[in-house]
Amino acid sequence: MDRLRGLFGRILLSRRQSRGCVATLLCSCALLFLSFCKNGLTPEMIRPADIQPGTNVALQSNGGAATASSVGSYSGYVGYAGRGNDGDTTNEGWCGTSIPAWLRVQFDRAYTIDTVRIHWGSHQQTFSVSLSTDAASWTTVVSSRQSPNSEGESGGQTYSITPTNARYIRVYVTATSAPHSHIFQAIVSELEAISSGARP
Ligand SMILES: [Ca+2]
Repeated sequence: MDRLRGLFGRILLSRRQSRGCVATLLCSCALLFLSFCKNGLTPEMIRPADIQPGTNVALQSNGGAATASSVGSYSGYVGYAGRGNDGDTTNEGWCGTSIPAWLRVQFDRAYTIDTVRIHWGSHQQTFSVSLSTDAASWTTVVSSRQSPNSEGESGGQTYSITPTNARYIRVYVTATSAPHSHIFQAIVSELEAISSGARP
């Protein structure tokens, strides 16, 4: 008999504890809901994660998506826009078929850009580089330069710029040393947008 009383006692205690846990959980949820209604999304809840200073945010593997004014192909090689931000600087890269030509990369979100680096393919090209937050209004950050007339130069060319908030980068080619008979008129092996890591 005493054993039965003890067993019933433990069952009743267990049920009370369960009810207590459920009540505590419901109260916590209610308090969290009331806090959310009062404060909304806090900056900490909507801020994207930090990135390491020196990150190339134009890189495909970092979320960069490339488009171009035209894409040329020759002898089995297709100069897709994405070859201009795939991280491979050993092949021709993106190849445009007519001048003027442009290669544009959209980042996965806005970043503060402080450095631009370009790895060129063959031919000497006259170009400028612009940044934009909406792909409609552009700010020129590297104006009217000429690329080296060589292929596969080590490390590419690096330009330090005034830190600028942007979601897009564009290299715009206005002249080339390539003969008119060449299919590839504008060639960019790799376009890099380096971010300081600061939030816009
Ligand atoms: Ca490439």
